[in-house]
Amino acid sequence: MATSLSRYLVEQQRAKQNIPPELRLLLEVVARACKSISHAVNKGALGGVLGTATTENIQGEVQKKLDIIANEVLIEANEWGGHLAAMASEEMDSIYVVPNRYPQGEYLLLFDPLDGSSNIDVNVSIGTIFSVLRKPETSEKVSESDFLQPGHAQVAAGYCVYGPQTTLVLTVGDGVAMFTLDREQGSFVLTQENIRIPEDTREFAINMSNMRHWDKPVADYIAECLAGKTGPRGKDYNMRWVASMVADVHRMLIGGGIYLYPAESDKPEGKLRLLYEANPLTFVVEQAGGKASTGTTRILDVEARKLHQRVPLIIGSRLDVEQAEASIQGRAS
Ligand code: AHM
Ligand code: MG
Repeated sequence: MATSLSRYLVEQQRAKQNIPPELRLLLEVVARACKSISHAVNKGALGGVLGTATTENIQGEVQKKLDIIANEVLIEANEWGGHLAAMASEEMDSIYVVPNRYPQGEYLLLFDPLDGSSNIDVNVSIGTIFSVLRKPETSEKVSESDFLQPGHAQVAAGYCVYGPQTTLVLTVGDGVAMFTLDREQGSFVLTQENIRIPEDTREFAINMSNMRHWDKPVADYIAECLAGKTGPRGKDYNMRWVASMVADVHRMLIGGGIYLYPAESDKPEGKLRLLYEANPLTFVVEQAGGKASTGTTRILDVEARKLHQRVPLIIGSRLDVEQAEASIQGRAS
């Protein structure tokens, strides 16, 4: 019989005591919210959900209607269960504290409700990324500083890709499991366990149109990939850029590869956000045997100084990320 997400979580807890009931509730609620978002994404123009809203988020990006809908779905699903103290999102300036009318739990939830916003209206894969932290015991009243924890403190993380299939990928720090949404049953079903990223691959993902803004070491590394079999890397690379990191990283999780969004002269801190994009994807990728780095520092060790902090990101197959790091640090690889 197929294993549902609920059954998987219960059995994991029974075998390993790594998913206490509050965390299980949290993960089930996030999955339920992803199911609703998946339905909204699927309806597209028929549901009146495409197009741009009139608002901007804190990063100055014009919000899409679906960005806002997905954000609301995640908040409404998670605020009343008693498992969370507060939430933070790419689409909200500051944290959302669980209202007084509901009990407050011990966990904090961070999310990018809809990653790859530029792909919403053109029917290309997009996704939801989420990260779970424990509220520090020292803090009584939850505040933004409670969210400023290093990525290695995450207790769970994952993402859901809305593509040809809707797939939920999850880690609680003990490997990576993947679930596929069975639309007839209305539930996520376990379709792969113990996912491992191939260590050494021939595929890279970077936005080449930004080349003029790269630092020399990044440009040199990509030039080496482009040089192919007769170049220093000794192999022909293929390139992909979906422009939804969640889809690019998922592609890598299954087939191997390296994704880069480096610091650029017009984006000196990088583009991607540390707490709800880089950290959760890194937790998943590391748990599958891959790596992620700023070029000089492991992503999960980067100090979080503010909620919407950006970070340069190199993520994917272990050997490829190590080679990119070596190039960037001027070491031989
Ligand atoms: P978003 O969260 O606003 O969608 O932005 C993040 C996205 C990533 O998913 C994607 O890899 C990148 O931005 C694409 O950037 P670019 O438009 O420079 O290609
Ligand atoms: Mg995003």
